[in-house]
Amino acid sequence: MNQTLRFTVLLLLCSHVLSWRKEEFRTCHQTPFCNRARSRAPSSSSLAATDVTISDGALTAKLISKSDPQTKPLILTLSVHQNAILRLLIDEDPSLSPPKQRFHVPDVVVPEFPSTKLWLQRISSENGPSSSVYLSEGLSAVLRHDPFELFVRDDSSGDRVLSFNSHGLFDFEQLKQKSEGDDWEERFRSHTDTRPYGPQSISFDVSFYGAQYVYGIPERATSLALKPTRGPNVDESEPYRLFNLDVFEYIHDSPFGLYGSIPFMISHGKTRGSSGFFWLNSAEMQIDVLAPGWDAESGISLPSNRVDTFWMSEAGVVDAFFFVGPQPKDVLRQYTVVTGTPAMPQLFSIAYHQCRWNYRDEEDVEHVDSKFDELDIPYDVLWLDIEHTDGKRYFTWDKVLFPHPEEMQRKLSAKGRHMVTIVDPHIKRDENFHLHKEASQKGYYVKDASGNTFDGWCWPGSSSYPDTLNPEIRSWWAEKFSYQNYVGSTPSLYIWNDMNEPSVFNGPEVTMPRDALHYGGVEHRELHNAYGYYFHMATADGLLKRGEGNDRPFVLTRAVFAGSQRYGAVWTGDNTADWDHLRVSIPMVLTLGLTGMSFSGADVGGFFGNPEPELLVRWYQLGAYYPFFRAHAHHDTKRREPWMFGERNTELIKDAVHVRYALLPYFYTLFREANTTGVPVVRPLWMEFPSDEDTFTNDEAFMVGNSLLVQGIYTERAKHASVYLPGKQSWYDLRTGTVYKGGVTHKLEVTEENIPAFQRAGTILTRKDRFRRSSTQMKNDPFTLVIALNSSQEAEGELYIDDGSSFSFLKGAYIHRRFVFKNGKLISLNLATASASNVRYPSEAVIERIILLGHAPGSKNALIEPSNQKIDIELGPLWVQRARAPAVMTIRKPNVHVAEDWSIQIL
Ligand code: NBV
Repeated sequence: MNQTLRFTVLLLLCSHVLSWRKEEFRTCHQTPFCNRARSRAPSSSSLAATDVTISDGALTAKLISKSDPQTKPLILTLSVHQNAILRLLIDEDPSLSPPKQRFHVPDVVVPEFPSTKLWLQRISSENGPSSSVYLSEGLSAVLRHDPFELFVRDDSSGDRVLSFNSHGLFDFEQLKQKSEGDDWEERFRSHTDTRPYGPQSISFDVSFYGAQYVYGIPERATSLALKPTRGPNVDESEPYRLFNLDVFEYIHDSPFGLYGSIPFMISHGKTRGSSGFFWLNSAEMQIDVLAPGWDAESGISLPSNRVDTFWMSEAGVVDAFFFVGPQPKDVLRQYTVVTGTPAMPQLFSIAYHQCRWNYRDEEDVEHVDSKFDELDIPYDVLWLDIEHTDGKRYFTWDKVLFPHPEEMQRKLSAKGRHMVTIVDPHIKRDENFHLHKEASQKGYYVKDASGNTFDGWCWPGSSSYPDTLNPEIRSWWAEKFSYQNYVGSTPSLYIWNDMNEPSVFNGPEVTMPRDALHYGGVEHRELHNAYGYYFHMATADGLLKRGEGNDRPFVLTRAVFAGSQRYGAVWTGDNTADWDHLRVSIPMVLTLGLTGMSFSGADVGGFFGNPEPELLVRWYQLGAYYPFFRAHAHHDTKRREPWMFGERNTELIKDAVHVRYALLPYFYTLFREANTTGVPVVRPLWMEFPSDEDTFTNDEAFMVGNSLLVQGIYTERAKHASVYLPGKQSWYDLRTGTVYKGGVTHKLEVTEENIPAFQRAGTILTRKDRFRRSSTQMKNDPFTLVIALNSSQEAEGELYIDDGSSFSFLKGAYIHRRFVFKNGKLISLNLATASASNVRYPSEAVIERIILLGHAPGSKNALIEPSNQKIDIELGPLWVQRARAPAVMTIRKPNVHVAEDWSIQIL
């Protein structure tokens, strides 16, 4: 069968997944555990904590049911960690012989975390029996014994920060041994779930105090501030669902869960700031955000500065982490102390990526590549989708279309460019395919409920899935990326993991049956949301091994879980080429960043459908500020490389790409900040302006780091945009240098040339203004500093540089500078900590231009020290490459070295 025919047959075979069909997916109502939990009344749990003791530095207690003495007690463990992190664990009592051990998600909490445990010493009993323990300066965690409740309290004011089970909604269904007559099966459409241990769900309420809004719990297409799903004056909607699914043509505003699940929520409010709650549990989860005034009937009336939430999960245990903030960035720091900070990416991977399903053959690749050169548009990575393989057998090449893969990669690599190929988890069940043969012989596949190898339908037809929960299987998988095993791969090739929810065309809800079995007898239901995480981890480990531990992996994944930030980037899946999807990409990317996944982006142009040129241009203009910047398109769409829409549009797209390349030093510095602190590259406005209420629900504009504010344009033929610029300081238009007042909504004129973007007064941006073919070729280029002065004529900024690819930075091979402008003098300070091994990053790069925005006119020259050299201040273009760039105060060719200490005094 030829390629097209094979494809058409496949499409027909699995046509049931090829349209957004609501009925394919379960609602809460069709999900018994969700339905049961949602219909329970507050205060129904009547649990008490007894036998409270402190041992091994943790507080333990038994949780007993007062209403049903037959119920077995549960075991509760509370521990306190550095950075004011509280961990709560609730599980069945192992001494009472449950039918099996419930699943505790391994390898998500970083190995260093347990050693941050504080040794608990204090138990005090106060108003009624309760135990309180020290959490951090001024904060305690209080366990009320009867009825059971846990809360974090500010000791001086007595105000609460966070609480658990304050509404008595806690419920924990214990595993059962099946006896005659028990029918626990659950049916959905044509699928039956055997549920061998009966219902095993868990639910509870969590309240955030001093908060107006909650955010987080990706992944879905909806607003940044999560709308209430239940309560007075709101139309009851579905709860927010966390269940990794391959949702075809997802709609742009829905609580429905998409490809990834991160069960971490962050709250924010004017009075208290932020706090966070993370439930380490990889089973299906459903979360209600309750509207203020919820359940007035039972006497619970909520003040509007508290947000109540209700969490339900199908299985697993309670392993919950409470983060007290109080600033939004503190919560991110605390969350990433537990789950790890984002990996430091290679420089090339934060530049522009060109993708399409599919670049047909080597000739096509060559043509696309040379077009970028011809038009002087930089790009760094060319991607190959599933059609490059031999019959969807990953790690192979279609011999006719891609006969010389190594040569093809070498040609790209000669220009500093890279290639990415797709490697999905479904392995073709073909006895002649070595990977399948080996996996089946070794028993490395996920099993079905009866213990046979699970066989599902995906791109290659009949397929099986490696069980990457098992560390042994992960290391087997990782080996497949060695140059020897992955024939045709070269050092400039990196990887894309798609369909790792996992997507199973003929499975329930297009995924794996919940009663499928993994390593250690773990049921798929317990692990589902983390399947893609382990697959991504194994792939990233493969690249790490391939590079002998000194080449930073780049792996893009579609499915994510808490901790995925340690392994690579994510994109928001199969969006559509329309304005609503352009708009929703911002709250989606911001939400991922708020939950640790800083390196994220949406398909530029929209995956499905054909964008009008105007939409495509606007998408490039916005996408240039996504942390992950890649254009991608569906197989059936028209070609849409930057030059397909006439000269003017090519120019506009090129200009957008140039902005990204100019700002690469700034982006790279932000990626390093994320890597050390967990604070994301792109941020909601309220993360930078936490006490400005006007920012709390703004998800059309965002900050790139602390210095840049970007406002998307989300409508056709827009002539104006309303842009809110927060804070007391002013803002400088990135393009023109025009000053705008802060704390005001400006009605601005908009042209097709760019979307509004502003530099915050008081910051220093670092740029590289010479455009080459790829970021790699810009490595040693000189820098431009753009100093945007505030009303005190001061500004500050940072620059981080290293070799952009290896791990030598961990040994000290990097440059980290702080630039401070004060009293008319610019100083470069070293921020790098001296490394024991004395390793350095030897950069000869210099600063070739310094631009001063907002400086009082009249200064004619400046003095550089220590060289004691006098230099002119003149008028120069704000953007050298742009014809109509306005002239601004410029110090040309100061040529000071980025790696050294120096100062420049304006005279
Ligand atoms: O591999 C083909 C596509 C890919 O291009 C896209 O980015 C993924 O999200 N893949 C999904 C499978 C088919 C989607 C209809």
